[in-house]
Amino acid sequence: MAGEPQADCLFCKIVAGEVPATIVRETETTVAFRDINPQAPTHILVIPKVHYANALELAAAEPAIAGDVLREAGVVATAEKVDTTGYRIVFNTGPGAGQTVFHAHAHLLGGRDLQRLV
Ligand code: D5M
Repeated sequence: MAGEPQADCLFCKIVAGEVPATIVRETETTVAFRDINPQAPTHILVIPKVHYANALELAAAEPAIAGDVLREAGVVATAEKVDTTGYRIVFNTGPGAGQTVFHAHAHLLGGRDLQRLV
């Protein structure tokens, strides 16, 4: 069923506590944990606990939870003290954009000079 945990999904396993992660914050609807392969001094993933393949599928099915993910990225940015210098929130969507884990997630990147992408 839509949103249900998927047995073969790494991030569903992190939500369930079956795969270890360095969790920095958890809410009723989201989990934030450090990326295993950080691309910046602060590189944290914020994910919904429900399973959707990407952020847009999440937004279509569960707009309130999509808002929670975005809001949590901001809360974590403040907690990590990258809000004063600036940070980037990225939703890789589809393999052509580098998405490798097909459970919606926001990358929060900060703590270094981030080159402009667009
Ligand atoms: O981002 C998927 C990200 O997930 C990528 O930056 C590595 C990260 N990753 C993969 N496995 C783990 C574990 N076990 N803990 C923490 N972070 C992890 P994408 O946008 O799909 O390429």
